[in-house]
Amino acid sequence: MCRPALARLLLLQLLLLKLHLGKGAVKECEENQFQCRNERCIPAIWKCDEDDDCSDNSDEADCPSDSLREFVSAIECMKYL
Ligand SMILES: [Ca+2]
Repeated sequence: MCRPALARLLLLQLLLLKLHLGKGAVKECEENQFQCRNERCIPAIWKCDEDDDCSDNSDEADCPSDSLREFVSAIECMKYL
């Protein structure tokens, strides 16, 4: 399932996010790390691996489930933009 409109919207959001992050947002963790709500830093690949690495479960909160497939298909669509 390929939806170019969704892909364009996603691309725009990524651009806006990049601009937002570029405005001197305070970043405590390394680029390849995820910051837990308790300010702990864990490797980004530990996020959403169904294991509580933060000790407060924040690395397992807000994990994509059904929307993941939609996101992946939107990424696939970008090839055709
Ligand atoms: Ca985890």
